[in-house]
Amino acid sequence: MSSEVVRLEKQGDVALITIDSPPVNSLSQPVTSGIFDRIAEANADSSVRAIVLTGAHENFIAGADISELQNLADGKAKLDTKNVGRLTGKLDELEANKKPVVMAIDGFALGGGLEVAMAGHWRVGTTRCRCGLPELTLGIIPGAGGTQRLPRIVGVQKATEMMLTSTEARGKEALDLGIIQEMVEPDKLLIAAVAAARKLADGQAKPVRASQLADKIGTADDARAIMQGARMIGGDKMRNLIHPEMCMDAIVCGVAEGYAAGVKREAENFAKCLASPQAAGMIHIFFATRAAPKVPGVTDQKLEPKKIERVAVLGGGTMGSGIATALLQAGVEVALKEVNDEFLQAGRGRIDGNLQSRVKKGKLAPDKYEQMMARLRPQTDYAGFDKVDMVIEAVIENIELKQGVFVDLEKAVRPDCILASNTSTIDLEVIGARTKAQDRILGTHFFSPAHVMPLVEVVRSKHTSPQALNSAIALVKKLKKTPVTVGNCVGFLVNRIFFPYGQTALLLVDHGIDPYKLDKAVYDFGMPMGPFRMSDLAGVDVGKFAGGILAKAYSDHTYISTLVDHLFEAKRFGEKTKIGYYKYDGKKAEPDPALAGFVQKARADAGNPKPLALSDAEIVERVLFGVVNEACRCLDEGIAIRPSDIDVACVMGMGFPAYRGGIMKWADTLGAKYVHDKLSAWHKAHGPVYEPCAYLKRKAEKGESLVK
Ligand code: 3H9
Repeated sequence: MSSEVVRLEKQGDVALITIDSPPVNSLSQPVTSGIFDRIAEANADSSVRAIVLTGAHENFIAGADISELQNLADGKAKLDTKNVGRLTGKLDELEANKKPVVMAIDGFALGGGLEVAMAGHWRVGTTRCRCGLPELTLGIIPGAGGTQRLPRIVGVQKATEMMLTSTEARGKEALDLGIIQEMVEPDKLLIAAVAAARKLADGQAKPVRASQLADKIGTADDARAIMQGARMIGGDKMRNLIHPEMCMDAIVCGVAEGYAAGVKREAENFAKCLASPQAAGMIHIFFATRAAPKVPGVTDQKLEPKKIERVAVLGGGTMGSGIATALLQAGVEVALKEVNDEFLQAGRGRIDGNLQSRVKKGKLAPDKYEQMMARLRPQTDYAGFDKVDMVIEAVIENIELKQGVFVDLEKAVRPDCILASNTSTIDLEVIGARTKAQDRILGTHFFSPAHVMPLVEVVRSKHTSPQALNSAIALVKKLKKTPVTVGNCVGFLVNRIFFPYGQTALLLVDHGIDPYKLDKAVYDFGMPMGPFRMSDLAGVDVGKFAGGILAKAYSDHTYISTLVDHLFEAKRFGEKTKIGYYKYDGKKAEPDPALAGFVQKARADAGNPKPLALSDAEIVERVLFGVVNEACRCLDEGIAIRPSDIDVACVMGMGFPAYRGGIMKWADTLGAKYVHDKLSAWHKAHGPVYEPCAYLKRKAEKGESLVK
């Protein structure tokens, strides 16, 4: 088996070992054993003086096989403690190999891939090589010497930054940092690597042994100070997580006590992280993100996505300008249409501001910025709309207005042009009701700020053609965002499932729970902010409007509190009016003692129900189980394709903590029966907002998983 995925061919006195395991040459068991078997063969062959290790498919190695790690994290396979650190031991042998080993790196050398590369004696990389240790995005730490060799190659400061933020060093940066010793164009990689191997064999170049490098490692005190700085930068983002601390601990141990102690500590910490629920959650999100763009009956139909090179965006407000920015960044030509010059200039200014801010942060080269702005065509009419491949409408949420826009659009564009709406609430069939274009109408629901947020809900109505849907999915991928395809309903997926979140929070406040205590409990659980702080951010007025639409659509299981109305009447709209649930000094939110008066009024309107005494954990369950319940309804109605899509959507759209695996994965760890029984009890006490849906009831009765 191993010989199929790792092959050896000889180029004279150099053994060229190639890993050929699509799609990304990950270190599955056969690949790992194949590498060391082939190296042993090369060592045993007296005609071989040096070895080159490389990867096929324009990739070196994208790390350990994450599906093998998932089995261990999920407890489907048992972690054999004797095996932890085994790869490190093999890599130590590789580093000590008598015959020089050159690593020829094209594409990705990530995680275990970079760890293999760092154990070689010389690394030749291509201009497009991408080297990094992204293990922390999976809730684990590097487990094959990465926490020890990288700090010795690039210094503790840079290595810590690369690991904690999972950033890659590409091409020239990898060269400057010393991760690779030589950089060449991709077509010269093997020639250069074989030449380097011969130089090493001839003694014309000195083998680099990373575990023994001492010039950049610094002292233990330096390392501890660097970790303190990293903790300050990571701040609240590190809450509830063990793996950043485990990673820093292994690095510091290696600096203080030496390489051998460092790899031992690394192996212990790697095993602890892999056994943690955080790793199970984050690995689940890794695969869920990759499953989301796959839509049965659409992306598996061999349909060729339409080439989308020109897009018209209608509306230059916050959403429209954010969408236009994302399109320009992806190389698309954008026609930005507004109703008058004043609005048009404002929209253009917003796009310019979005891009300029990237230039200021050094994330966008000034010449690239110029090229992007040159691809923007601001206009107040429909001129040239016959040349666009797709339109994204982002005008205000008004049914008549949108219907009129779609009628005009149908006349202005080609019959194959895709017509998308960025509506967050309105039924797509209603929007397209006055056209004959229903088969090419769909929703592209971006999240604000649209050029930053990674999620787009691609909404299909029952008329949307697979071809149009497939093309929209491909466009979202081109924008480097994750498309989650959802069905047509009020609120679509994310806004709909998180509607009960705000509602049950209000119910709890009517039942005596302090709103600030509630927000803190939810924040401590891992949400970026609690529901009241979030309401202030989005705007209490906006929430009242959108909440009204959702409450009407789902009136059979809704809870109405008057607290929102009281705040609205007092013009306490949140951050933008400097007062809402909180009072604001700039962006800093402070609890406001005057809120108590509004809360009292709302409680009186609710008939002063008997106050509840709840722990933080109970508060979290009471506001999040409603979300689980609504998510189950969406699965039952076919609004969401699969539970893991809901997990991706709530992690990317709402900031639900990835380390809890998304709302469904989290609920599954508690069990369908547990969630169902709690909801049933609260339903009896508080009414339909908590009524468990039929899907959840079925899952609970059958004892089935919520993620399958
Ligand atoms: C590690 O190395 C631990 C070690 O320190 C310790 C060892 C003891 N394994 O993302 P894409 C699949 S932890 C298994 O769509 P792209 C992926 O699921 C690992 N499968 O492509 C997808 O499958 P499908 C550290 C993997 O071009 C297909 O490949 N490494 C793996 O947009 C294409 O993936 C990482 O964290 C894997 N390692 O992006 C890197 N990688 O077609 C993880 C990919 O069935 N990988 N697949 O849906 C990535 O970040 C991206 O895949 C990569 C390519 C940037 C490489």
